[in-house]
Amino acid sequence: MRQDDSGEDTRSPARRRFVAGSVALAAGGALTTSARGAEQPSELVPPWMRTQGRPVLSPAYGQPSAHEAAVRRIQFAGTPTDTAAASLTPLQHLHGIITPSGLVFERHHAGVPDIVPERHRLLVHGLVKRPLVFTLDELMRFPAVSRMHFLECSGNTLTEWKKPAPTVQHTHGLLSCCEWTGVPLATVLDEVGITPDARWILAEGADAAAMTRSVPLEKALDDALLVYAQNGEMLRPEQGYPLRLFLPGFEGNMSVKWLRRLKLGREPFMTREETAKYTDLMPDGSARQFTFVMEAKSVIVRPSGAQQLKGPGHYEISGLAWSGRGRIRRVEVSVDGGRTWRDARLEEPVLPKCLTAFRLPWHWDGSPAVLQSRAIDETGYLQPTRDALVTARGVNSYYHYNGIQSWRVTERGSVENAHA
Ligand SMILES: Nc1nc2c(c(=O)[nH]1)N[C@H]1C(S)=C(S)[C@@H](COP(=O)(O)O)O[C@H]1N2
Ligand SMILES: [Mo]
Repeated sequence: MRQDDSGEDTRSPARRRFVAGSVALAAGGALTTSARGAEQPSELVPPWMRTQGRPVLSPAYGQPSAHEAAVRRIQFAGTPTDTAAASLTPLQHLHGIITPSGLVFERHHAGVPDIVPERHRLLVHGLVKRPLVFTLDELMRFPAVSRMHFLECSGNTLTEWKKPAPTVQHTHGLLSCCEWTGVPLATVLDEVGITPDARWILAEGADAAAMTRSVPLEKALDDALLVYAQNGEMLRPEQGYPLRLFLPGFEGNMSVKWLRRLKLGREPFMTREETAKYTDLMPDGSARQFTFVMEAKSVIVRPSGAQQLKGPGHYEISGLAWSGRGRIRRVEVSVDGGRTWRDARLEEPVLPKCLTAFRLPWHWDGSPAVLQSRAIDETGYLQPTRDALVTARGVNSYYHYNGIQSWRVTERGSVENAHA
């Protein structure tokens, strides 16, 4: 009687039928396993089937497979220091619409503070009837909501104003999407009582930058959240632990992390981040201010820059679309640089101010192609071509680039960023 390493009888009739069956399947699938394999069952049983696997709780907080080590954030080039810096989400490696917490892009103006949650406080004052200081425990006692929303830095895709960047992580990686849990800001404002003349709210962070932005009261009462959890666990330190403001659909900068203070006032507070920064220089030399909403945008993530097609044949074009104004209504895909367009299939769920996945089957015949996608949101807004955007805005802008992205497939199957 022959036995393999597991001590199992490999010659029992049932076992032989199974082995023979898998070789037949493999042959049917045009794989290269030779029939000889059937005579040598140990070759067909991979090593990980012959011993027990790792025990439970190793580690107690799970990590991705060691074989996925290439799936990482990378640092955004051109920021002055490692703390006034940003890192990019590897969109080309992700599936579906949720960004795993450890891959959410980071943007810090003065690094990540290490906040002791018991010592953290939120002060709400200014034009209110009862100024109040809240602990985290107190905020977590209010009725909570969980919502799925994208978070996009308004600097996302700024490379494309001038020079094409190599991969979708470099071009669009200041973009993530999570389930966010917290208290509606309206609930807390109700607790302090807004006075009738209040129109704006100053939000201040507890980092070394003490980053501040002015938020219109209208937004605060609409869908703004005081968030303490992300993808089912407390916020990651990078994302604002233990408390951040979250403004769905607005430029990421306004979702102030490590939130410590809200002050209600009559006018915008004209902070550094809304005067010197986060304004858009127009071709006539004037600057747009308070461009809060992230307009509709989309990008193909597979195939995308620096990927390699393995010869002509069937591929699925897949990507992401989003709009700060609401739901995505439609995504169209072109494989000929925008001459003709086809509707992509939108993957459910299609949620407001959330990433929406789209897919389209494609037969690549081996000739050069230029792949593009364009999003249309529920307001009817159509994502502009790069040319249209540059005509309207010039090239001295930094923020709010939402032009159509072009990926050129060469006849060798390599994929590169091209301004088409
Ligand atoms: N307190 C504070 N809040 C902040 C920032 C910061 O540096 N400090 N960066 C802002 C910017 S520019 C962006 S795009 C988002 C990034 O959020 P994330 O790091 O969770 O992706 O946080 C915003 N909130
Ligand atoms: Mo940002």
